[in-house]
Formats: sequence, C-alpha cells, structure tokens
Amino acid sequence: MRLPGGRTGLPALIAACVVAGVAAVPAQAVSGNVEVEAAAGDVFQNGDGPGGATDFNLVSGSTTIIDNIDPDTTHNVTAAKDTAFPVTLNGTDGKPLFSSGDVFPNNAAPIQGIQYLADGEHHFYCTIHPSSMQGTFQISGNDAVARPKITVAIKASKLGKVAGKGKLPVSVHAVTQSNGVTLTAKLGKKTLGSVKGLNLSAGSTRKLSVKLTGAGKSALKNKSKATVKLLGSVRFGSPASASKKLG
Ligand SMILES: [Cu+2]
Repeated sequence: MRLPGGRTGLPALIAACVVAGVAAVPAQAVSGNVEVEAAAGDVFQNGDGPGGATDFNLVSGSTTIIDNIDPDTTHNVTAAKDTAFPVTLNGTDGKPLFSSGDVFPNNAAPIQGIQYLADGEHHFYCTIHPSSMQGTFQISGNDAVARPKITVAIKASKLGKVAGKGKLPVSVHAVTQSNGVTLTAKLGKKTLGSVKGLNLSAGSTRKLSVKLTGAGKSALKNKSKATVKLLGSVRFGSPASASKKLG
C-alpha cells in the first residue's frame, strides 16, 4: 500500500533532520545541586544578581555547576589557595583540586572534583579574571564521595617473553570508583607503552596488557635483565606505582 505523499515523505524527513542537525545545537543539559553564576562584568554571583554573595553553601558529595550567563566572555571555576591573591590549588594528581574547565558564553558545565571535598571552606577563582572573580564553597554534611584510589601491579617475570610479544601483562585495582585511569610502563625515563581511559568500579580488578611501542620493544631487546616500572594515574586521586625486575 502506498501512503499519500509517500514519495516526498522520506526526502522531507531527511531534510528536516539535516536542518535540525545544523541549526538545533541543544543547550547543554547540565544540572547540579548548587549553581555558581558567572556574569557580565567578570563577576561570580549566586543568583541574587550583581553584588550578590560569593559564598556558596553546599552539602558534601553534591554536584555543582557553573552557569556562564555572560553573553561575551569565557569563565571558569578553579580551586584556589586563598581569595586574596588567588593561585591554583592542585590535588595529589598535580591538577586543580576541582575545576570546571573553561566555559564558553551562555554555557554551563559541571565543576568536577567538588564531590570529593571534605567539610570546610574551599576557595575558588576564575583563572581568566583572578582579581574580580573569587568565591568560597562552605561545605558541610560529612558525606563526601570517596576519592578515586588505585593500586597497580606488573604480572610478568620473563623479560624475553615481554620483549618478544611486545606486551607487558599488568593489573590495576580500584579501591574506590576510579574513572579515566592511565597506565604507563617505563624503563628508566623511557616510556615503553601506555593505556588510557580505563574505568573501574569500587573493589574491581582488571588484568590487561600494556602494548609496547616500537621504541619500547627496542629498549628491552637484547637485555638480560631490566627493572620495569608501571605508573598509574587517576584524575582527582593519588598516583600509584609498581616496579619489577624482569629476567
Ligand atoms: Cu572569568
């Protein structure tokens, strides 16, 4: 059976989809328990408008967003050591203790890392406008999310086998939920190979192989012994490492 207008139905649908795909870039669907507004004039505000308080009370473990309502300027929320002369406060992974990254005009984004903060005062600033954009999170409730934590191990003993196959068997264990784990195998300062973007749930262990690069294989070739190191890193958590003498 043929529907009325059947010939034009499909092309019309495709045309509609193409138009939607080009024109309808949806507003970012971001929600959080607490919202920090970044506004024109390079200010932070809490929704009370310009001059509003820049202290934000939140329950530990809750999600937080920055809503950049400034139509012209990019802003961010980044952990600060203090609010007098703000400089970035880094965590044990060497990156900001919490951060939204840069948020374009009329966009919103989650502020990553706040869910792990202990109760107390935590200062923040916008790294683009450090003199005018500063604020403080007052966190209470003693219910922070467990910070990512991993341990790593090398599961090989025979150097010849590792060099021959070009693979280093390893394992990574997540004590707590750990996303975006990177594993890097090293010989001295030389990188032998790496694996990125592993997501592990709390209490889980993953066995895998780190594929060696061409340079990595060459570095191990014709050696009778080598002490290989495995470095594990996870955003918002401390790095982990293991080393093993292969023979
Ligand atoms: Cu700014």
